[in-house]
Amino acid sequence: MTNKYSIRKDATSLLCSVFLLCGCASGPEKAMHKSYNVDIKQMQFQPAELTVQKGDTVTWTNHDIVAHDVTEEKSKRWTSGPLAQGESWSLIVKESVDYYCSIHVVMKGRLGVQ
Ligand SMILES: [Cu+2]
Repeated sequence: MTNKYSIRKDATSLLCSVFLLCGCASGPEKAMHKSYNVDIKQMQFQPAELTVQKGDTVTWTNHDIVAHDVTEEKSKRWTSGPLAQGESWSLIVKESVDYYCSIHVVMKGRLGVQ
């Protein structure tokens, strides 16, 4: 007897959640940030130059047997610290930036923000 009532209640709350989901998907903020990978191998950033959108995430992974880091070049305002072989480090990109490996200063890379 109470069974019928509770089924109807479930259906109503299901409808509500469907509407909520739709509301989310069609919201004004279509912030679909992408993720990019930069391999560090053979003493190089690959790719050395990468163009991304503001808010995208870039992940560097060191494949060399020696440690490398990822350091902002001009004022060293951020750094990954030393990355051992197999280690990764991620950055959410906010602006165009030149970076390098402070352990091997000839290793350079650049992120361009569109
Ligand atoms: Cu290095």
